[in-house]
Amino acid sequence: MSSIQDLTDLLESSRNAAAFTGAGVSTLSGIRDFRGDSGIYQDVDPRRMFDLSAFISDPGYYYSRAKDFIYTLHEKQPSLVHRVLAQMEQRGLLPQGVITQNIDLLHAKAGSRRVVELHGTPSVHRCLDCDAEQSYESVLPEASQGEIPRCRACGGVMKPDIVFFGEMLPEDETAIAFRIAASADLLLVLGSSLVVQPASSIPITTLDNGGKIVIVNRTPTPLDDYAVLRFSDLQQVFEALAQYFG
Ligand code: CNA
Repeated sequence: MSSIQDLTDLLESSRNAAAFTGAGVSTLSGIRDFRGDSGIYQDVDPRRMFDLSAFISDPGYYYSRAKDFIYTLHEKQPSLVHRVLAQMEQRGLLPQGVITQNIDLLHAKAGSRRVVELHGTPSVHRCLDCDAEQSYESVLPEASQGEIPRCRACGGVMKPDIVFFGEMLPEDETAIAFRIAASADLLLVLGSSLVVQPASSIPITTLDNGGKIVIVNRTPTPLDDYAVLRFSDLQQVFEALAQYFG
């Protein structure tokens, strides 16, 4: 069985650690994940909500559902996990920072400086017709009501810069994420079901380059057998880390 002492020993002996986070680190901030016990899959199909061609033909479907999930993100606060990861980076225990699949901006809000957002961000919205940009705040009046925000320049539909199913991952962030994963001697894999590709190849890249992975996730993942340590409860693990490194 994995122990916290083993984890702190690993962290202290590593030179180039990074974290790879998924929606599970934000359930503690009151943001639902996709596939966890109370995940969004219970009542909405994210494959339709976040599908590019579905969005182009019917953006109202996304906005009518995203009002409760995306356009309340400014009210959410970082959890213990976000805060401890930021502290670990500041203390030099996580020099490569965080690669995240999340789009909730909470790592930056907690004070993490190196954050690679693999699945984009809703802090920017872009017009489907003329590519003009608007901020999260400027689309909020319509989006928080479930209405479609329109481009101020041409009246086109605004789409969040979140990576939808059917879109490529952002090239620069993806390249940086794989570079970090390849050079990490330790990757903490936190709150991800590891079923979304290609993001789940990040931990495999660390393993292929001789690094170790530690997994903290409530439900099983396809990489559990490759982890040197495996825990299930993020709150428990990060309470212990906060005490140890606090
Ligand atoms: P996922 O597939 O929903 O997996 C989340 C995992 O976290 C599940 O396996 C849960 O069992 C686990 N989990 C939840 N809470 C805890 C906890 N307290 N302790 C331990 N484990 C826990 O999400 P992934 O991130 O793997 O999938 C990638 C998708 C989900 C990305 O495209 C994200 O953008 C997308 N997503 C992001 C957010 C967000 O930004 N907060 C929320 C929901 C979905």
